[in-house]
Amino acid sequence: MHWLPLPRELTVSEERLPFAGCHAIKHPAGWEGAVRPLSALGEAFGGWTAFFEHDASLAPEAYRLQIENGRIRVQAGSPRAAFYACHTLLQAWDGKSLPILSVADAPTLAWRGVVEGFYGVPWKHAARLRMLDFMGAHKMNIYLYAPKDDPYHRDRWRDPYPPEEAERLHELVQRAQQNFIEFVFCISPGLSMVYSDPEEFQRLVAKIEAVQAMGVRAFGLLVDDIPEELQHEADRAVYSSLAHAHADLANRLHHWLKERDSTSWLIVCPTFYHNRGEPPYVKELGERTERGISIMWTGPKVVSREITHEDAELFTLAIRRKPFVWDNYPVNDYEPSRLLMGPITGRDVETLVRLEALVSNPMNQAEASKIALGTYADLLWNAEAYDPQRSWDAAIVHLVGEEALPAMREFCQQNLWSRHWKEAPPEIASAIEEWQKSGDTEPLRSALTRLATLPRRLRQHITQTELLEELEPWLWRMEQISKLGLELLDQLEEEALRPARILTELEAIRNASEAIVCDGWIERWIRETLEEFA
Ligand code: 14T
Repeated sequence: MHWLPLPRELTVSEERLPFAGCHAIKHPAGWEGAVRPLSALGEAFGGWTAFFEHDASLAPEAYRLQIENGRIRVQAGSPRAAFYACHTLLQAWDGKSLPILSVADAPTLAWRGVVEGFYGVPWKHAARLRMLDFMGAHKMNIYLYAPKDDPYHRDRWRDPYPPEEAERLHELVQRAQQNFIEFVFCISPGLSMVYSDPEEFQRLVAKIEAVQAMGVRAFGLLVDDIPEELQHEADRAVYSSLAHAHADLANRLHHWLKERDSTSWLIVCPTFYHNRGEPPYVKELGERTERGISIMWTGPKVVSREITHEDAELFTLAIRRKPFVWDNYPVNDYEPSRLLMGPITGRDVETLVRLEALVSNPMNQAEASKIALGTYADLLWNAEAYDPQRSWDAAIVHLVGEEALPAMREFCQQNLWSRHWKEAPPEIASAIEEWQKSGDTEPLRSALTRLATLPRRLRQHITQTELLEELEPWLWRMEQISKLGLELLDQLEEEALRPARILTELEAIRNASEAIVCDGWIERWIRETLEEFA
């Protein structure tokens, strides 16, 4: 079974649960939404009686699940935990029956999720809805709405959402609630806001009030990627520093939120968000910002290959609270020609237990992001048992199904990027290096042939059109470039090299698609070979 996330304690027997002939779910009052995934299965297939109980001795997200002879029993610390028990059960379901099993489960990290926080084309509404379902099914519990290129989020932060967009936002909020996901509405006013102006504050809270009315209680105040000095004379007159202004704004907003709803939550993304706590800004923000306000951090770098517990401790000391990590993987807005298809690595348990939350900032391609995101869901739920390879396979199967696993694994393996995977070049690299050393053509020819046919295999096996559409530029490029590589091999073997022809074709491919596959190894090999032999 490809568990995702992997449950903490798990015993699965060979036996299957016999049908009891009827379908019933007993649960505490008000838990209808929590048991919905199971009632949907029961309605479709019938067969068992399930008993859900609230167990106050369990941590809020912890649950126990027993599939026994003739019945299903769940003890859960909260409705969300019961919802997670249902999803564990759905993962055990093979389409026909359930195994006899016993699970005891609870997460490593309290807040696990996604920040839609990249530049470039934001996700489509339908993609967001699917993402929220994906997150719920994989035990992720927080989504930050923060697309840089939603004009109403950043550039035109003062303007209210037009009715149609407000309606869509409302629909997202509801879908998040159905999936037991905390919806965090983020706003980025820092490009133009006069922090000290009371009218500006009114505009900010008016915007927030509209979203509050949709049932949102968590908000993000993002002041990342703005000038590092105060921009307005009026602010320089009132505040001694940028951190002073940011802390004052955050505190005022926090008061405003708490007065209206004591369960409100404010999360701030600072201007200096990647460091080890050394900038004076960070220390001052930590001193001045009230307790209870969360502070975001991307680790030691904007894109941190590794975040160690020493890094986390240093940042914690500066901000005087646990960091809320905004993790810039697998985001590709700074390198849109690549897909980042590898599992997350470089964040161990020692680090995770020192965090308040971790949210992944994904790619502009929502479906393709679900490979990395699936591995995040696994890591953040059960970091103690995290194995990136196991997790990677599970994430692939969850996205495209068992049949497409071999082809999709190959594709993902060829779309790692050395910036993140210095130790693991794409598989084609070893065939190229062998050819360069020994002159043996066969391994390279067979590797290129596999790559040339891989796109066809993927198009055959993958049924989700949205995913295929996202992958298409890379599939096309992979097909074209490996065919050109084969042509080059042919010409070399026949001692009939036509470098001008190969170069022309290479340029034509480059002009037609900016996609980079195999970390650029094939292109590089073609160019180097032409230089050497021509
Ligand atoms: F808010 C931050 F935590 C953050 O990461 N901000 C942006 C983010 O929206 C973007 O997706 C991410 C990856 O490109 O990096 C931040 O944006 C940058 C970072 C830079 F170092 C934009 C320009 C930079 F030079």
